[in-house]
Amino acid sequence: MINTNVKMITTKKCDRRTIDAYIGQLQECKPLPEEDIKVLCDKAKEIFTKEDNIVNVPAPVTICGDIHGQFYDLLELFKIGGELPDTNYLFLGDYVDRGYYSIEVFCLLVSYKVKYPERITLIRGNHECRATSQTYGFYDECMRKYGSPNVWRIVTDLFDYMPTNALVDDSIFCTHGGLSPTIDTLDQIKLIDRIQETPHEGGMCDLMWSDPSESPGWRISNRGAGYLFGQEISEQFNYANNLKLIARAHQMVMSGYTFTHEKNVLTIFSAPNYTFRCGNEAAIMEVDEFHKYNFTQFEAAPSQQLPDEDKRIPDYFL
Ligand SMILES: [Mn+2]
Repeated sequence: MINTNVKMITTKKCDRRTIDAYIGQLQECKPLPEEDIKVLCDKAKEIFTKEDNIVNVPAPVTICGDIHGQFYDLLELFKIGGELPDTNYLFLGDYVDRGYYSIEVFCLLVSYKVKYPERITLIRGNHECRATSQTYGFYDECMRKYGSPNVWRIVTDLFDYMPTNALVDDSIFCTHGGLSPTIDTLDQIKLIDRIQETPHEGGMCDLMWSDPSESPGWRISNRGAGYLFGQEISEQFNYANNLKLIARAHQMVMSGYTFTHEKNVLTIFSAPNYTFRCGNEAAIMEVDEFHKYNFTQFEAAPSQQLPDEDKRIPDYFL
């Protein structure tokens, strides 16, 4: 457990040397102390605040799906996709919950964001919220590692500032979950007051919770939030907004990626062997400057890297 009994007045500035030290420590899967997480999140808050709800991202960029606290698989992802800042990254959310290393995964990605704000885009997933992360592991992980909910509070406060969407070269719309019956145009998304806990319903919620479906029209989702939407909805959205593709994550797919709705929608998932038992491959998608897609699949990093205490299956998997 990390000692957080000593209350320090934070005087540390998040300068280049500080952020390099954070990255070095996190790359070894060592969680930062609470006061450093505060310094990091304050700096990241400034950066996210400057971003629009829909971040414009130029190609070439490598698009990645859910990570869910699978730290060693994230290192594998960077090994395969290329390290920052040589490769530009766009992550589609769900950094926390399920896996054992939500705090290390999220802090490493946020440290990269602070160091290379133009090279990495982090949009918000349905797990980047208080309600979800209290139930699916991140809150418990913070309690286990820090003995108090302070770190969970600091990090979930930062979640509120994350952008909800990205747009690659005006042609690939990126969202964590899917579409919303209340949103027809990108301009409507730009008007959302996003700096808040993800609501239980409405456009912002649907963008993070919805899924494409083989049935036409809009249907209620059994997730308890968001909607299922049919192919003609995706086609209409892409046509109306002059888009080529909707890139989203949110659902585990065995091969790591799959196109649906006649290539109007791509699902990409980057947590291999999800929750240590799905047996799925992970994938990342490189979009080159000519908008050609190149997929790379990868398997889980060796699990022997897990410390014994972390091999227990937590309750929230069962
Ligand atoms: Mn999700």
